[in-house]
Amino acid sequence: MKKGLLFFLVFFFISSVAFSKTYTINLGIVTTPKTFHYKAALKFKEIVEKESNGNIKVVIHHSGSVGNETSILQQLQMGALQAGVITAGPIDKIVPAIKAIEFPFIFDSYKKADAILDGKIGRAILDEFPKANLIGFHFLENGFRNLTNSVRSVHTVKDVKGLKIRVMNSQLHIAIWKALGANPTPMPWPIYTQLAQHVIDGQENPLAVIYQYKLYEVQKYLSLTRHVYSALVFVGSKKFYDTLPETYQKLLFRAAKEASIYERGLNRKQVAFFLSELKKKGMVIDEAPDVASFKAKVEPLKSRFKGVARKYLDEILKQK
Ligand code: EAX
Repeated sequence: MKKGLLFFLVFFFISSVAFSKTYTINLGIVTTPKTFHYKAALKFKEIVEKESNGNIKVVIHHSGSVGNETSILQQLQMGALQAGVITAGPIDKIVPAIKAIEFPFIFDSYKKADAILDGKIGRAILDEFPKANLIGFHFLENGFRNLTNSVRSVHTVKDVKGLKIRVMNSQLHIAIWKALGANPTPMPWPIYTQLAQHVIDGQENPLAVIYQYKLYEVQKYLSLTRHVYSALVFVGSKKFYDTLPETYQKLLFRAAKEASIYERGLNRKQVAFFLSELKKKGMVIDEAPDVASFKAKVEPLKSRFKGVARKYLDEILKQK
C-alpha cells in the first residue's frame, strides 16, 4: 500500500471515530409545550440534530419535569443536565451581571432590547456565565412583564401597596416589588394553584404566559406596566460543553442564536392577539397605567447596584 493512501486511511479512521462519537443534550424548561420557551427549544433541537448528522441528540424535558429554574441551573453547573432555556430573573443569584438587563424600564422597545442584548454588552454579560460553570449561548425572549392581581385595579404605584405578589426567585425582582410597596413572595413557576387558592394576590408576567397559563381564570385585573423586559437565556453546562469538539461547540452557539431569533419573531407577532384574547376572557385591563409613578419608586435601586451589575447597568444607561 502506498504511504500516502495509508496516511489517508488512518486519518479518515481517526476523524470518523472522533466525529461519530455521540452526545445527548438533556434540555430543561419549566413551561409547557404551548409556550415560546418550548418552541425555541424545539428549533434548537432540530438544528443541532440535523447539523450534527444525528451525533448530538437533544431531549427536551418540559413542564418542570427536571425541576424548577433554580434547580435546572444547579444541575447545569454540576453537569447533570446539559442545557436549558431559563428566565433571566432567577439567574441573577449566580450571574449577578444579568441584573443590568433586568432593571425596570431600562428597555422601552424591542429595538433597544435587541441592540443591547445582541450587541457588545449582551455578549459581555453572557461571557460572565463560565465563571458560574455555565455557558451563556444567546438571549431570547419571554417578553415585557405586566402585573395581574385578584384584588383591585392597579393604575398608580399606590394601588400596589400591600398586595402579595409572587415574584421569581431573583434578588432584583424581590427588591423591585419591595420598592413598589408590595409584599413580594418568591416562588418557582408555575403558580396557578397558589393564585386560585389566594395564597398570593397577584403576579407579573408577559401576556403570552398570562394567556397560556389561563391566569385570567384566577386574576381579574391586568395592568400593562411593561416594567421589566424579561429575557430568556439559552444556557449550557460548561462541564458538558468542555467535552465537545470545537465544531460542536460552535454548532451549539449557532443553533441557539438561530432558535432565539426565530422565537423572538414568533413571540412578538402574537402579543396583540394575546391582549385581545385576555380582553375577551373578561380581564379588567388598564392599558395605560401611571408608569411614571412606578419608575420613581424603583429609581433609587440603581444606587444599590454593585460590581459587574453596576458596570453593565452604567454601560446600558450610557447607550441610551
Ligand atoms: O419562564 O417564572 C416566571 O415568572 C417566568 O416568567 C416564566 O413564567 C417561566
